[in-house]
Amino acid sequence: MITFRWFGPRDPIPLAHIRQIPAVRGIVGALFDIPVGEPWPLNRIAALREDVERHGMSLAVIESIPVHEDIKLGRSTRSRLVDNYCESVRNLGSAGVPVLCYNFMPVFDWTRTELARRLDDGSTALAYDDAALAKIDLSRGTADLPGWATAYSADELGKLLDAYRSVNEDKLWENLAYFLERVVPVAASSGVRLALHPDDPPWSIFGLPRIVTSGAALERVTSLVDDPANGITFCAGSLAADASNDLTAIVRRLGAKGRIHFAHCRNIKRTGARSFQETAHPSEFGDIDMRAVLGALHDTDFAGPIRSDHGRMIWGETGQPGYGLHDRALGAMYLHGLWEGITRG
Ligand code: CS2
Ligand code: MN
Repeated sequence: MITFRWFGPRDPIPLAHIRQIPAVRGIVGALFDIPVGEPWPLNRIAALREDVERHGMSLAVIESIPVHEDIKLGRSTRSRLVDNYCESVRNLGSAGVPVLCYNFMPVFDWTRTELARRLDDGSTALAYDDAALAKIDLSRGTADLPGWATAYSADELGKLLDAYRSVNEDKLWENLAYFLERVVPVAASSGVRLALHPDDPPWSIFGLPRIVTSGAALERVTSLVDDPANGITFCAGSLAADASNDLTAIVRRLGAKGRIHFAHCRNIKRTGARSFQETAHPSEFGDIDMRAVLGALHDTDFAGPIRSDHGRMIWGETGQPGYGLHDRALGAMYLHGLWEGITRG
C-alpha cells in the first residue's frame, strides 16, 4: 500500500488533499504533543485513526514514538520509561495500528547541513556534507543546526553530549537489546510490528555513536530478539548514502526473513565521501535503482506500507523541509506506477 506521512492538524497539508493523490490509501501519522517518555493515551490514538478514516484512508503506520535518551544511555530511569513505551505499544495495538516506525539514534534524528540546495531544474532539496557538519558549532545548543533536531539549549545539549562519552557502540547495542527484550514481546502480543529505522546518515555524527548503519547491523537488530514483530523500516535514501550498502541485497536478506515491515523510498545522489543530496524519486536522478529495490521487495513478498520520503520543493511551494505536498505526491505516483508494473507485469 502506498502511504503518505502526515504531521497531524498542524500540518499545512490537509488529509483531504492527501486523499486526492490517486495512489495513496494509508497515512503515516503520529501524536506530536506527548512529551518524550510519556505513554500515548489510547483515546488520542483512536481519535487520530478516526480522523484518518473519515477521510477515506487507513492509519497504516505510527512514525514515530521517540525513544527517550535515558533508554539509549542506559540510565537507571530506563525501566520506567520502557514500561511507558510498552504501554504506548499496547495502546497502538488496541487502536488497530499495525506498524510502529522508530529509531535509536543518539540525540539527533535525521540530519542535513543544507535545507535548500538548488538543483539544476531550479527546485531545492536537502543535502548533507560531512565537512559542513564539522563546522556546525554546538556550543549554542541546537540553534545553529538546520532542520529537524529536537531543540536543546546549550546547557542541555552539553550535558547530553557529555553523558554519551561513556556510551560506545557496544554499549548502545546493549541498550538497544535491553529495550527490545522488553518491548518486542509486548508488540507481538498486541499485534504491532516494530520497524526500526536505520540511522540517517548512516555514520557517526558529532562524535556520537550510531549503530544501525548497514545491512549487517539491521540483521543484528532482528536477531537481538528473534521474533517476527521485531523488524525494520527499509529506508532506501538513508542506507544509500553509504555506497557500500547494497540495497537489493539488504532487501533480499531481511525480506526473506519477513522482517521488513515498512519501506521509505526516496532517492539521493552521492556527491563525495559522506556527502550527498536528495533528488526526485525516479532512478535516473540519483544513485538508487528504484525499480530494482521495489522488485526485490516484491520478490520477497513484501505487502507492507511504502511511502515516498523527503521531497524537493517545487512549483514555488514552501513548507516543512522535505515534507511539502507536490514532490512527495509525484514520488507516490511514481512508486505506485513502478509497483503496478512489477505486480501486474
Ligand atoms: C524520517 C525520520 O524524515 C525522515 O527522514 O525517516 O525522521 C524518521 O521518522 C525517524 O528517524 C524514525 O523514527
Ligand atoms: Mn526514512
